[in-house]
Amino acid sequence: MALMPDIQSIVILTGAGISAESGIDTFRSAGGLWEQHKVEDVATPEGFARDPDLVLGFYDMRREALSKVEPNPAHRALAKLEREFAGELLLVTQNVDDLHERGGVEDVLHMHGQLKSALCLSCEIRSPWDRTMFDRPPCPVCKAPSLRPDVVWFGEMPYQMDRIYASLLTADLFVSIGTSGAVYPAAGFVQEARAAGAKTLELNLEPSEGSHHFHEARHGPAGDLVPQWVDEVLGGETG
Ligand code: BV8
Repeated sequence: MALMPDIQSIVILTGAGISAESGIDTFRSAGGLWEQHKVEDVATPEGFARDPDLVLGFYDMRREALSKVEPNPAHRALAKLEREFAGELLLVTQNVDDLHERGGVEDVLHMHGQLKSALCLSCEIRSPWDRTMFDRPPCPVCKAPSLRPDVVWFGEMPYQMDRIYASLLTADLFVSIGTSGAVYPAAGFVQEARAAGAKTLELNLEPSEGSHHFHEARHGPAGDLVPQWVDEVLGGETG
């Protein structure tokens, strides 16, 4: 099905699959992040309370791995879309990596937080962070040794949900890239957008759990599908 010619506003949701070709483990592929750890042990407030060393170490490892990976063509294609698309664009990511930013995207909405941010449990202020937390470093603001990863764990409220829902209601096109559609509320965005009249497109390696909600689904590596789709949306204006 051809995409709508007059697309004025696009909402994009990305997941771990867009960073897979950069060498960052996804959550649910064989040997993925959750295979190495039980999610309730490392991505819940209860798990953090039970074993803070395990959780701080898990996120320290993932934060340190960021310096060893690079953005891939899918990340760079979305930066080109942001630069050249004349309409409204909102990029929402479930990813806590910084590859969208390093790929050139200016405005990224990290609904599940980010590895390179620290949240202080004492003063509740967030600070940019690219070191370890296992060693209980002092909060840059209040100096208390009470930093936690600024990521959204299961049972916690994702960030900027009002802004996301407002954009879903007015989007002409909702595109989901590299996500299994396994975790809510992100997995429900396609239904919100479709109910509000948006065209919906899934770009994923294989059909996701929510594939049936999409008007169109294309399957293959994001590094191939996303640049091709961006060229379509920009009307083949690629240089
Ligand atoms: C909330 C950040 C409410 C941390 C993450 C029953 C019991 C308990 C809870 C629930 C329940 N039912 C629903 C819930 C709520 C729960 C939930 O949905 N659970 C699921 C498991 C059922 N959700 C929550 O708890 C959320 N909060 O509901 O709050 C609330 C209400 C009021 C007040 C307070 C609270 C919060 C969820 C956020 C958890 N944090 N991440 C971290 O990163 O460590 S989740 C994490 O997994 C990701 O952020 C992402 O959201 C999620 C799924 O990951 P994906 O990105 O989709 O990755 P995945 O590996 O699954 O899939 C990758 C895809 O890519 C695959 O499809 C693959 O085919 C594809 N792919 C692979 N390679 C490529 C590719 N595609 C293209 N190219 C490739 N090369």
